[in-house]
Amino acid sequence: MAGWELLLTDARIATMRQGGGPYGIVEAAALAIADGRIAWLGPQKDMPKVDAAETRSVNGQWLTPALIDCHTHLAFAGNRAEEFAKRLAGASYEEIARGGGGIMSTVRATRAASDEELLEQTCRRLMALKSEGVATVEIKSGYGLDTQNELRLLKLARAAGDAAGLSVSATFLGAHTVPAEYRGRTDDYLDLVCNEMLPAVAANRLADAVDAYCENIAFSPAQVSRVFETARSLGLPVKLHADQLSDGGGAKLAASFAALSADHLEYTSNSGIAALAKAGTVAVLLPGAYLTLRETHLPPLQTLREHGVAIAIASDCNPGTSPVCSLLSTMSLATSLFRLTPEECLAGVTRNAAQALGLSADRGTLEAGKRADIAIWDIGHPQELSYWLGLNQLSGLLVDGEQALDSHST
Ligand code: DI6
Ligand code: FE
Repeated sequence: MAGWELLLTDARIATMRQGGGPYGIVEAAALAIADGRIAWLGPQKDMPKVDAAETRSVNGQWLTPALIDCHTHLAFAGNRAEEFAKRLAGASYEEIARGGGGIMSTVRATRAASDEELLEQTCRRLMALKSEGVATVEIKSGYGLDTQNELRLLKLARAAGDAAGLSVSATFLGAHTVPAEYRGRTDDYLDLVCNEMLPAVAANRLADAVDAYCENIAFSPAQVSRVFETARSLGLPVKLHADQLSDGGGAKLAASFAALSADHLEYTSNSGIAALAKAGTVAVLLPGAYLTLRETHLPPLQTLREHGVAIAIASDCNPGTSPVCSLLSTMSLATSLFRLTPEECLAGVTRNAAQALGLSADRGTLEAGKRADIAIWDIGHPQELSYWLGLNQLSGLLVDGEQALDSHST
């Protein structure tokens, strides 16, 4: 066996391996890294004799898979604090959107911003996530809504990942809303999405997946189907904003395209959940949006559990409905608001989040052969990760086997 590059000893490991018992825990453990991958992990006493270039004791701290934020819209310019204040004073999200504010106001700010400004603002949000042990972030376009700006956002999302030193999974969300210049001409806008934007995205390999916003203030199931059929013909997997504000049959539609994930799901019916289970589509729950919109209709957690649907959680970081740049806080909110267990929360930002991005073979659990994306925590038990609200106990982060952050105490 070739040598190891780094050996971490005296660790407690929450592998989050499926079928590995609660949290997939291995106590008194060691973990070895070679070529950016996990070469070996297990009880330290069973460790094979292999030379390691560097050995580091973590002194009984916990290792978990680095966290994955599988649903964000964090590439945008400006903010919507003013709209937030209006909503607090009584205006609804739908009223503001119908009045030309909402998503469209961020589209205007984003189109007007320079590449440098956009990169700087995007990186700031990525670094906030990374400081909490996040090594993979999905970023959607959707604030460009013309060909040039949608392509610009996708390129920028990847460039921001490089600059911040983490992996970005880019998702094309051209079908986010109908831009002002196409008002009343939704089908013409969808022609642009399907005939011009999507072929350019695919030809330049700018996106890993295609998303759409299926909602009565956005696109109908029939309109989303057009986008998804085009995505399928171009070989791109799909995911969907489904049933957030009303039951529009979004989950069923996502399942019928074998979507990677269906996201939000507050209003999804039992038959929609059965369809997700059958298709193996991940349910992504977004407590930041639920909180910010002061929604009261809970997502159907118990039914999702009963059907064995994999559940992920994500920040949904966006300027309108979820100005949330913290995945640890999202975990805490998912317990308090949705009653996920702390273990479901950690699975939701590791193993199941990887599945929602089609990256399960590569990351999301700590197992030999997977990417060495590892978070090191100064905690007594992994359930503490969902318990605290606003306390970051990360003490180290490895991305691709390389030290990406040392002590969080800056
Ligand atoms: N995701 C979205 O795309 C919308 N809500 C959500 O959870 C709206 C984003 C926005 O208002 O900018
Ligand atoms: Fe979203």
